[in-house]
Amino acid sequence: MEQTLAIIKPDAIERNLVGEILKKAEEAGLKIAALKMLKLSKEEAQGFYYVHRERPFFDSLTDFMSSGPIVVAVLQGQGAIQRWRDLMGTTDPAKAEEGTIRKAFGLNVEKNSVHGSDSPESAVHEIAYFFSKMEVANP
Ligand code: FUP
Repeated sequence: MEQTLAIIKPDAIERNLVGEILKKAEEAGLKIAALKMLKLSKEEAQGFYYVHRERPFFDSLTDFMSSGPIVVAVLQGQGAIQRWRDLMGTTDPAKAEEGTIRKAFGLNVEKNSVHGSDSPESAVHEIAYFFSKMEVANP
């Protein structure tokens, strides 16, 4: 069974969208294997987005991601990484497909409501960034 890291970003938390977003994941057949709310420091957000450190949007993105609480979850299922990314939609909500979370809730390319790992390697790394082994169930 594949696992992926999902984040519900501060813009979605602020608009009380946690339940609706988790419901979409569950309705798509993904299992919630771990779940918690936390608030990242600027340094922790920079650590999470380290691969983007040279990008022009890095400072603004890490300010945003440390601006308020986030919900982090491990989603599990066959092909969970791609299935969650399909459900999220493309990075820019203005270009996102009908029926996707970013189309429904995303505000712009930065405040795009959700994150999902983009490969098996990043999923392992990102899950370990937020959860200890004991915190991840195998539902
Ligand atoms: P995605 O995998 O769809 O989340 O998108 P990317 O890996 O391309 O982008 C990583 C993060 O950078 C996303 F949260 C969106 C953010 N970003 C910006 O803030 N500005 C941009 O111009 C592009 C991406």
